[in-house]
Amino acid sequence: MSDQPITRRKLLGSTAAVGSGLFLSGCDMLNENEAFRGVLRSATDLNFAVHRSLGSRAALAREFPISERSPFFRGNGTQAPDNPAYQAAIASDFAGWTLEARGLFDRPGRWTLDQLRAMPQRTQTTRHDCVEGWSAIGTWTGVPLHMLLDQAGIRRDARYIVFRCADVMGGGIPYYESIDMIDARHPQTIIAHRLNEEPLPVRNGAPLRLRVETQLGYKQAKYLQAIEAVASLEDIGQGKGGYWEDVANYAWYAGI
Ligand SMILES: Nc1nc2c(c(=O)[nH]1)N[C@H]1C(S)=C(S)[C@@H](COP(=O)(O)O)O[C@H]1N2
Ligand SMILES: [Mo]
Repeated sequence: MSDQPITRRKLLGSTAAVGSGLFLSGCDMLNENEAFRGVLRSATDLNFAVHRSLGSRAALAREFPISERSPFFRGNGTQAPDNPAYQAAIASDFAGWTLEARGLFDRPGRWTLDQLRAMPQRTQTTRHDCVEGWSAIGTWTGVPLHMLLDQAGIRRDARYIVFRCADVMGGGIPYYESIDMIDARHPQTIIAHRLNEEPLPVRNGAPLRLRVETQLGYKQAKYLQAIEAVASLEDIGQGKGGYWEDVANYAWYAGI
């Protein structure tokens, strides 16, 4: 598999152009030339670094060829939610699982897993970085979050999306996380249901988990049950926007 599509995406840096197939024919011809591709690659790496250092939140996280993927994508944090509701969901192979859209939506509601699988999908091979000091590269497939937000009619006063999870942490609190609308609408932010071409394993968040590739591991909420659109994080948990933010003072913005 070639990395050309990734190079193009970085170069174009525009969501609208990605995948449209427009304006690329000249580039396709140049891409045939190995020497040119070398130059292109270093130029886009530089461009990427500059974007990052200028703090461009629209920049894409690096994508990798499948050949660089980790042989095993380890689990971390909750790896086997032991609460009865989740255990029952495993037993039924997640047949009745839904993702709820609640809060500041004009059309709140629920998607079944089949509905999510029938929507346009994005697949990306990215590196996950955990603050505990490990990384892994994996291929994720899922629905771009912006499509769900639009389908459910996100309201203009929504400023954050809160992710509600099925696993219960210490103190009896279900895991939760949140991101702002820039990350929520980022093209690589997806509600993933597959890892490395297979349904998500339980340890990695079955049946649905967030991938927000611009941020660190603890933002990648697993066991997703609901997305909640809010105007403020004040009333979410203790007000810092996430489980680890509230209990251990982790940074809410964990950009990488
Ligand atoms: N619901 C839930 N999501 C979670 C966690 C968790 O314990 N519960 N742990 C986080 C942390 S710290 C990391 S590094 C990643 C681990 O993802 P993985 O289990 O797929 O490796 O999930 C994040 N999302
Ligand atoms: Mo982590």
